[in-house]
Amino acid sequence: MDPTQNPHRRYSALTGDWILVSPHRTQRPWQGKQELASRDSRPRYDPKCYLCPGNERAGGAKNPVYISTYVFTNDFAAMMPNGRSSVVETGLLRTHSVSGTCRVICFSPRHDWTLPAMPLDAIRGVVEVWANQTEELGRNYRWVQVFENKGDIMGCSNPHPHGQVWASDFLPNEPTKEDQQQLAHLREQGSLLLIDYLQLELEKEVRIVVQNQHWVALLPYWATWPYEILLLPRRPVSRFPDLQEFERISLAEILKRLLTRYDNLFDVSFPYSMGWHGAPYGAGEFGHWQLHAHFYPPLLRSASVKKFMVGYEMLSEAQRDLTPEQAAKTLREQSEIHFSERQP
Ligand code: H2U
Ligand code: ZN
Repeated sequence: MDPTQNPHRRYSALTGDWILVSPHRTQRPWQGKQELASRDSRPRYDPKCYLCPGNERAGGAKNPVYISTYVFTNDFAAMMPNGRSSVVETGLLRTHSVSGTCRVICFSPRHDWTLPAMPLDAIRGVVEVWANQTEELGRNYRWVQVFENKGDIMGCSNPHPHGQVWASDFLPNEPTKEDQQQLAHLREQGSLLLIDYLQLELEKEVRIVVQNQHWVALLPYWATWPYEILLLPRRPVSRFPDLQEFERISLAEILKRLLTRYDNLFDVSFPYSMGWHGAPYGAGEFGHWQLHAHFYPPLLRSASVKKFMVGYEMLSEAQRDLTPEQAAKTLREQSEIHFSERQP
């Protein structure tokens, strides 16, 4: 079986899911870039934006005139702090109460920026907020999910650079799978799953996209989304707040490089959902966890052609045409100078 030609399935060591890969469907050559997408012409400040400094939000609260980052509790939070927990289970019908909180993280007062457009020290500021939020919410909640939903194609309601953090007293589905897989690996091999996996990828090199002294961004062997990325620290790190100062600085650097490549791929501000996974908090042993970030971009062929997870994917299992190796190569070929700074 030739995995560059023949349909095959790949196993995700991290989640235990399988994915169908159909490389023969991309025999057609790389189509090259589409025409330049319209250059972003957002203002530095938008009087109608509910995330800009000094503006009023839905609900009536007013943002301070913040100058770097700003965090507030989501005015339409999906979870609320709740003192009493209750479980109602009657046969097939099981209900558990949840306690949680949802916050919005403004990355910058500049309405016209995105993470890759931000100077390194400003990205470093976002890294600091991610660490502080995780640490603070981890004191009261089992799971802290830091994420960014970028682009209207991802359902992001506002182009102002921002992310979110949701914390909950329960471990949601995705981290539960990763918890089980990482634990099983530690028990069977006596080592960390993602550290072993990183070692293997560094030897093979084919799926590596960008790396620096402390971080590696790669296209996972089992990637579902065409240009999915797994971002890993090189050394064992259990949770985001455990990152040392130098690792936070180099995280800002690799984020800028990776996200610039993403934008350059289709000459567009690249949409994605990204987020951090680290060890849960509270009772238990979490020595099997390795911190990492996932980036899930929906785009497939151009700024406007996205991959749909429908049909077979909804009903049977995820499927991809482009192999992770092809996608990694294409991302490796991108410039680290943002298209907006390119000479016309
Ligand atoms: P997304 O666009 O990434 O979904 O995030 C915007 C969030 O901001 C969204 O969850 C919240 C929405 O509930 N929001 C407020 O908390 N206050 C507002 O005034 C508008 C939007
Ligand atoms: Zn704004």
